[in-house]
Amino acid sequence: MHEVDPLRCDVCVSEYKYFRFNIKTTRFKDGYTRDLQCQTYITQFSEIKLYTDGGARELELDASKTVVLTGQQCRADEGPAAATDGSLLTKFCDFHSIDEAEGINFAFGLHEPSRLSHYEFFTAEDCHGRDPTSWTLYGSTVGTDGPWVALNSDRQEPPEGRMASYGKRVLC
Ligand SMILES: [Ca+2]
Repeated sequence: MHEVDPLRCDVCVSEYKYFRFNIKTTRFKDGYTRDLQCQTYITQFSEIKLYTDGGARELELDASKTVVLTGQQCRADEGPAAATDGSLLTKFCDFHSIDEAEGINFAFGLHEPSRLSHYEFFTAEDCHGRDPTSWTLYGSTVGTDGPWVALNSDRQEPPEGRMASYGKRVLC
Protein backbone atom coordinates (compact mmCIF):
# COMPACT_ATOMS: atom_id res chain seq x y z
CA MET A 1 0.00 0.00 0.00
CA HIS A 2 1.17 3.51 -0.76
CA GLU A 3 1.44 6.29 1.79
CA VAL A 4 -0.98 9.12 1.08
CA ASP A 5 0.49 12.57 1.49
CA PRO A 6 -2.11 14.41 3.61
CA LEU A 7 -1.42 17.58 1.64
CA ARG A 8 -2.42 15.96 -1.66
CA CYS A 9 -5.56 14.17 -2.71
CA ASP A 10 -5.37 10.40 -3.04
CA VAL A 11 -5.83 10.46 -6.81
CA CYS A 12 -2.70 12.60 -7.14
CA VAL A 13 -0.44 10.06 -5.48
CA SER A 14 -2.06 6.72 -6.33
CA GLU A 15 -1.58 4.69 -9.48
CA TYR A 16 -4.60 3.05 -11.08
CA LYS A 17 -4.83 0.58 -13.93
CA TYR A 18 -8.61 0.17 -14.35
CA PHE A 19 -11.32 2.78 -14.66
CA ARG A 20 -15.11 2.96 -14.63
CA PHE A 21 -16.85 5.85 -16.34
CA ASN A 22 -20.34 5.90 -14.84
CA ILE A 23 -22.70 8.17 -16.80
CA LYS A 24 -25.67 9.34 -14.74
CA THR A 25 -27.61 11.71 -17.02
CA THR A 26 -27.86 12.96 -20.58
CA ARG A 27 -29.16 16.19 -22.08
CA PHE A 28 -32.44 14.50 -22.91
CA LYS A 29 -32.88 13.28 -19.33
CA ASP A 30 -32.24 16.86 -18.21
CA GLY A 31 -35.16 18.11 -20.32
CA TYR A 32 -33.49 18.92 -23.63
CA THR A 33 -36.07 19.14 -26.40
CA ARG A 34 -34.04 19.64 -29.59
CA ASP A 35 -33.20 16.68 -31.80
CA LEU A 36 -36.20 14.69 -30.60
CA GLN A 37 -36.10 12.76 -33.85
CA CYS A 38 -33.12 11.01 -32.28
CA GLN A 39 -33.99 8.08 -30.05
CA THR A 40 -34.01 9.74 -26.70
CA TYR A 41 -32.81 7.18 -24.18
CA ILE A 42 -29.61 6.57 -26.08
CA THR A 43 -26.31 7.74 -24.55
CA GLN A 44 -23.15 8.11 -26.58
CA PHE A 45 -19.65 9.54 -26.68
CA SER A 46 -16.93 9.11 -29.27
CA GLU A 47 -13.78 8.78 -27.20
CA ILE A 48 -12.33 8.90 -23.68
CA LYS A 49 -8.67 9.71 -22.95
CA LEU A 50 -6.45 9.71 -19.86
CA TYR A 51 -3.43 11.94 -19.25
CA THR A 52 -0.51 12.18 -16.87
CA ASP A 53 2.33 14.67 -16.26
CA GLY A 54 0.04 17.65 -15.76
CA GLY A 55 -1.96 16.81 -18.88
CA ALA A 56 1.10 16.83 -21.13
CA ARG A 57 1.17 13.11 -21.92
CA GLU A 58 -1.71 10.88 -23.05
CA LEU A 59 -1.67 7.40 -21.57
CA GLU A 60 -2.03 4.45 -23.92
CA LEU A 61 -5.17 2.46 -23.21
CA ASP A 62 -5.30 -1.33 -23.36
CA ALA A 63 -8.11 -2.06 -25.81
CA SER A 64 -8.52 -5.59 -24.45
CA LYS A 65 -9.70 -4.19 -21.09
CA THR A 66 -12.58 -2.10 -22.43
CA VAL A 67 -15.98 -3.52 -21.47
CA VAL A 68 -19.50 -2.36 -20.68
CA LEU A 69 -20.40 -3.57 -17.20
CA THR A 70 -24.01 -2.47 -17.42
CA GLY A 71 -25.61 -1.48 -20.67
CA GLN A 72 -26.79 -2.52 -24.07
CA GLN A 73 -24.80 -1.31 -27.03
CA CYS A 74 -26.76 0.15 -29.95
CA ARG A 75 -24.97 -1.70 -32.74
CA ALA A 76 -22.24 -4.29 -33.11
CA ASP A 77 -19.73 -1.62 -34.18
CA GLU A 78 -20.72 0.81 -31.39
CA GLY A 79 -19.43 -1.20 -28.45
CA PRO A 80 -16.99 -0.02 -25.76
CA ALA A 81 -13.88 -0.53 -27.92
CA ALA A 82 -15.16 2.19 -30.26
CA ALA A 83 -14.60 4.79 -27.50
CA THR A 84 -10.97 3.79 -26.87
CA ASP A 85 -9.84 3.35 -30.48
CA GLY A 86 -8.33 6.82 -30.87
CA SER A 87 -10.87 7.94 -33.50
CA LEU A 88 -13.55 10.58 -33.00
CA LEU A 89 -15.38 9.11 -36.01
CA THR A 90 -16.37 6.01 -34.04
CA LYS A 91 -18.49 6.02 -30.88
CA PHE A 92 -19.75 4.01 -27.96
CA CYS A 93 -23.54 4.02 -28.07
CA ASP A 94 -25.79 2.58 -25.37
CA PHE A 95 -29.42 1.89 -26.16
CA HIS A 96 -31.44 2.62 -23.01
CA SER A 97 -29.38 2.01 -19.87
CA ILE A 98 -29.35 5.70 -18.89
CA ASP A 99 -32.89 5.16 -17.64
CA GLU A 100 -31.82 2.44 -15.22
CA ALA A 101 -30.87 3.09 -11.61
CA GLU A 102 -27.11 2.62 -12.00
CA GLY A 103 -26.84 4.43 -15.31
CA ILE A 104 -24.13 3.27 -17.68
CA ASN A 105 -20.93 1.70 -16.46
CA PHE A 106 -18.16 1.80 -19.03
CA ALA A 107 -14.93 0.16 -17.84
CA PHE A 108 -11.53 0.49 -19.45
CA GLY A 109 -7.88 0.05 -18.56
CA LEU A 110 -4.24 0.89 -19.08
CA HIS A 111 -1.34 -1.40 -19.89
CA GLU A 112 0.42 -0.33 -16.69
CA PRO A 113 -0.75 1.27 -13.43
CA SER A 114 -0.31 5.02 -13.79
CA ARG A 115 -0.84 8.27 -11.99
CA LEU A 116 -3.55 10.36 -13.64
CA SER A 117 -3.66 14.12 -13.88
CA HIS A 118 -6.53 14.66 -16.34
CA TYR A 119 -9.22 12.85 -18.30
CA GLU A 120 -11.13 13.97 -21.37
CA PHE A 121 -14.04 12.71 -23.40
CA PHE A 122 -15.73 13.77 -26.61
CA THR A 123 -19.23 14.04 -28.03
CA ALA A 124 -20.29 11.73 -30.86
CA GLU A 125 -21.07 12.80 -34.42
CA ASP A 126 -24.84 13.39 -34.06
CA CYS A 127 -27.82 13.82 -31.71
CA HIS A 128 -27.10 16.42 -28.99
CA GLY A 129 -29.73 14.88 -26.69
CA ARG A 130 -27.56 11.78 -26.23
CA ASP A 131 -24.61 13.72 -24.76
CA PRO A 132 -23.65 12.86 -21.15
CA THR A 133 -24.28 15.68 -18.66
CA SER A 134 -23.21 14.12 -15.34
CA TRP A 135 -20.83 11.32 -14.50
CA THR A 136 -18.34 9.83 -12.03
CA LEU A 137 -14.93 8.43 -12.91
CA TYR A 138 -13.70 5.61 -10.68
CA GLY A 139 -10.30 3.94 -10.48
CA SER A 140 -9.24 0.43 -9.42
CA THR A 141 -5.92 -1.28 -8.91
CA VAL A 142 -7.47 -4.76 -9.15
CA GLY A 143 -9.64 -5.15 -12.25
CA THR A 144 -12.65 -4.03 -14.27
CA ASP A 145 -14.94 -5.41 -11.57
CA GLY A 146 -13.38 -3.13 -8.93
CA PRO A 147 -13.19 -2.50 -6.02
CA TRP A 148 -13.51 1.14 -7.00
CA VAL A 149 -12.32 4.48 -5.67
CA ALA A 150 -14.25 7.55 -6.83
CA LEU A 151 -11.76 9.88 -8.53
CA ASN A 152 -13.98 12.64 -9.82
CA SER A 153 -17.66 13.51 -10.21
CA ASP A 154 -18.86 16.33 -12.37
CA ARG A 155 -21.81 17.86 -14.13
CA GLN A 156 -21.36 19.97 -17.22
CA GLU A 157 -23.26 21.39 -20.15
CA PRO A 158 -21.87 19.47 -23.14
CA PRO A 159 -20.15 21.27 -26.00
CA GLU A 160 -22.40 22.20 -28.90
CA GLY A 161 -19.86 20.83 -31.38
CA ARG A 162 -19.97 17.26 -32.58
CA MET A 163 -16.90 15.07 -32.01
CA ALA A 164 -15.94 17.89 -29.61
CA SER A 165 -14.04 17.81 -26.31
CA TYR A 166 -15.70 18.47 -22.97
CA GLY A 167 -12.33 19.92 -22.04
CA LYS A 168 -9.58 18.19 -20.09
CA ARG A 169 -10.96 17.47 -16.63
CA VAL A 170 -8.37 18.18 -13.95
CA LEU A 171 -7.89 15.57 -11.27
CA CYS A 172 -4.88 17.18 -9.61
CA1 LIG B 1 -13.82 6.40 -31.07
